[in-house]
Amino acid sequence: MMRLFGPRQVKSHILWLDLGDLGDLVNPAGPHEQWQDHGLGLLRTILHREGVLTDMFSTRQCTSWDQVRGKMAGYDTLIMNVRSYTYPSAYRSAKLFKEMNPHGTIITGGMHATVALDEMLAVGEFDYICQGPGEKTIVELVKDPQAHPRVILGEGARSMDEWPMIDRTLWPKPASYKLRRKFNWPLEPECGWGPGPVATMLTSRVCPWQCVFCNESSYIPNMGRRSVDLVIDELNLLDEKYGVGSVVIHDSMFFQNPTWLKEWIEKYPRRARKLWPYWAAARADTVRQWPDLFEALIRETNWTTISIGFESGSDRVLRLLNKECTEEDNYFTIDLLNRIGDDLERQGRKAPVFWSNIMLAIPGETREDAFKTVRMLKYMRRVMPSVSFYAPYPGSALGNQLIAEGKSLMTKENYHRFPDDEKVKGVDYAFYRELLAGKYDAEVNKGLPELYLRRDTIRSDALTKA
Ligand code: B12
Ligand code: SF4
Repeated sequence: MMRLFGPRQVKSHILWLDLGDLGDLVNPAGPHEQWQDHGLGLLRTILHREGVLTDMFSTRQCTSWDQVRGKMAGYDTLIMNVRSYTYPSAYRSAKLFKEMNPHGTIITGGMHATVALDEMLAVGEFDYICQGPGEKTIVELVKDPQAHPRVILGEGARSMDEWPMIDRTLWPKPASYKLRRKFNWPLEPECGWGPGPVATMLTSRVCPWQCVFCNESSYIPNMGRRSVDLVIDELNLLDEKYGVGSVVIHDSMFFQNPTWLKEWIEKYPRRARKLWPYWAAARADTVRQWPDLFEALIRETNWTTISIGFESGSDRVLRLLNKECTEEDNYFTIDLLNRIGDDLERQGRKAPVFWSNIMLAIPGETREDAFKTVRMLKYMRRVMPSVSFYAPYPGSALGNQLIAEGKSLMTKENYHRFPDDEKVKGVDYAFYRELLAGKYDAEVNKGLPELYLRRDTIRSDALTKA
């Protein structure tokens, strides 16, 4: 259907709005704001294959809410993938859409719908709210929303092998000349993990652990991992079309399922058009459980950026977080990577680095716990620290508890988790800012070997939004 509304040409009457902070695709504050949304990519690909065409733009391509409002004119349906961290933009966009299109319909899905249904139900503008996965629900829902109740339980694929390859040209484009030059659309920009163009991939969706700060297991039903062959086929195809420089495997937990990992070691170096370096995540306890597998992946498959949710350097806090990893697991993993890195450097190869996820300002954390965490971070020889203050997300055990106790400072206008936002009542954020500014270096350095004392790994600019 082709219709004209004012000066702008609207191809479809259905709009998919990509969510994020204003300006993130114009003049982004950092690299991670520019990653594309696989939920949007997957569901739009499915819709388009079924002949349900959608227009799309992103709040990230706009620099003011007036601009967002203006672009919404003339649509009768709005679709959004709402995550907790995009909830404020979804909320605001829904209000603007109804202002512009009072008889329009808003269809939402995404993890916030699953973990914080009450919040979304309270907003009248959200006409339909789909919880859970949407692969098998999206087409019928968008074709005929009125045939559905307000809250829908979505149905997903049984295995990720059923997913079509995402048509990446359905993702939003960078919206400024400056950004366009280095973005590599429809692939993604370099962010310091490996050369561009970057291809982001998902090989698995489910993490079986239950850390209390994470809500992963509360919304994704069990789902088969994408087969090694299909992952490699997709990378090869992307390389033929666009030229891949490196890969980011966005799985919450890549280093699980040894059978899959062994097949990856066997096939990736042989079948991939190039041995692209990649970023992927592991846990310290599984590294300790399968150190040979870990080492083989690094040496043979070019796993160069190893993301580990160390979170804390204190057993007390790790227990509070139900992390099921210990200080000893963490130090085992750090020593192992330090050793592999030294060895590869001796061979003239590039040493792998940690992308080290660290949380500070966790309720119940003592100053000594925090010193131990920073000490652990300093002990990593090659590291990109990703530090943030703990955020009480709904759907996670600890998040739900703090929300119920009225201690969460996250609101629908500002769910925001800029890493240094104050997110929980009663936490001494001033102390943490001073800690990051180096005021407690003497305490932190106690017990650290001489070699590490001069290391300046962690500072306030280490706070990352990813
Ligand atoms: C990749 C990823 C990122 C990437 C890219 C994010 C992006 N632009 O997409 C990066 C590294 C940037 C990132 C960062 C963060 N992330 Co993140 N991330 C993920 C991860 C691992 C995968 C997301 C994904 O692609 N999933 C696969 C797609 C297919 O799933 P999906 O989008 O949910 O869509 C499905 C359904 O939700 C549904 N659906 C979606 N939309 C719609 C719409 C309709 C109409 C329907 C019917 C259905 C439907 O159908 C889809 C198919 O099943 C998830 C965990 C996970 N396994 O999902 C965490 C996750 C989304 N991230 C999370 C968090 C907390 C963050 C950070 C805030 C971390 C931090 N402390 O700073 C930052 C914030 C980023 C920012 N810039 O603002 C949380 C979100 C919690 C929540 N309640 O929303 C998650 C769930 C991880 C976790 N378990 O805690 N993240
Ligand atoms: S924090 Fe990581 S390991 Fe823990 S449940 Fe979430 S994704 Fe899994």
